[in-house]
Amino acid sequence: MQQPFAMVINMKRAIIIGAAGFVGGYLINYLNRECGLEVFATKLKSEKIENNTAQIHDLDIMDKEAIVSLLFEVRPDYIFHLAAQSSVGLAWKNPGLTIDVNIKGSVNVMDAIRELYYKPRVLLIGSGEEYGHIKTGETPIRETNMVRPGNIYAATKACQNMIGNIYARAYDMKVVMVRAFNHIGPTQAPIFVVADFCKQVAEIEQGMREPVMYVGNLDAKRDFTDVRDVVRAYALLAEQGIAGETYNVGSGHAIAIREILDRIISMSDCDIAVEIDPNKLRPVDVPIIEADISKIRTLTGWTPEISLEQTIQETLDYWRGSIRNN
Ligand code: A2R
Repeated sequence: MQQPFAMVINMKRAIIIGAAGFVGGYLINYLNRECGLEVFATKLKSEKIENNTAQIHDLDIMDKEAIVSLLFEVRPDYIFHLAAQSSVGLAWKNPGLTIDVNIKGSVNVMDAIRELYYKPRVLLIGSGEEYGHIKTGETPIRETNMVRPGNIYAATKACQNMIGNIYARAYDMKVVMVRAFNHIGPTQAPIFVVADFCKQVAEIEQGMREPVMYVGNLDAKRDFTDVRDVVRAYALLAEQGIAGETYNVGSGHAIAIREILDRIISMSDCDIAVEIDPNKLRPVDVPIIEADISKIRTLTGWTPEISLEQTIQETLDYWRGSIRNN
């Protein structure tokens, strides 16, 4: 396994902006335990981070001056910008908030970094959703492919990517962009598909609901990677990524949501029926999203190591435990 930061002698500092979410907890642990970095993490005042390996600060990225003073205090070598309104479904319902946080908030972060007297390495987290309507022959999709965002969330992340590129070139900032495809694993919120399915199965097994799964579009194909592989990729890119460049992070294989559903149901002893819930269908859905990961692999040697089977099993077990304990 590739170990980023392996040669670091003086303890360097990383800050994760927006660390209270799904990826943040895994990234804090990875940077601290595997990379030996001193880790700082931010969250919204209303959020909680239960992790004693990071120094936690409250920060709303809509407040640029607060970002500036925190960065001057921490003086990080590496900045991971994760803060976002990250739900595609919520972005349809509240486009204004999504645009404010994901575009204006990211510009605030970039402008705050510009005010520093040195140039930290910055990773901006975007999404495979940015590619949007992928044409026949375009999969697996490369970073040079045209982006045609098919939803509001994707449009905001495509915009963040363009602005990151502009700041890297115009101000010689060490900004690297990621397009992360679907990442999954234990603790992910059930607004995302795999966590949603696992939670429903766990509830059925506990007799908390009738044995019927409510699902959205099962024909869409997505590229799923375990979150622990994803944070390892982020650490490698923060260290080695070329400024102004974008890197896909995914498994390299698309799988139909229907197949994910079948695998989850097959892990249960219950007899489970499936019904379409119109609330889970989106106004426009992209039929297939699959990453070409040769760019990151060539640069860093990264490749996913946790199988889909393992991540689904562990996510289902997480929900079984969480529902039993509550
Ligand atoms: O929306 P909340 O309350 O869950 O808070 C999210 C937080 N966040 C903010 N942080 C600072 N200032 C804001 N104005 C603001 N608005 C939202 O960013 C949440 O705690 C965090 C993002 O975490 P998740 O939504 O769980 O995303 P995840 O899965 O950790 O993905 C990290 C990044 C995101 O940029 C995604 O769009 C991308 O990877 O795929």
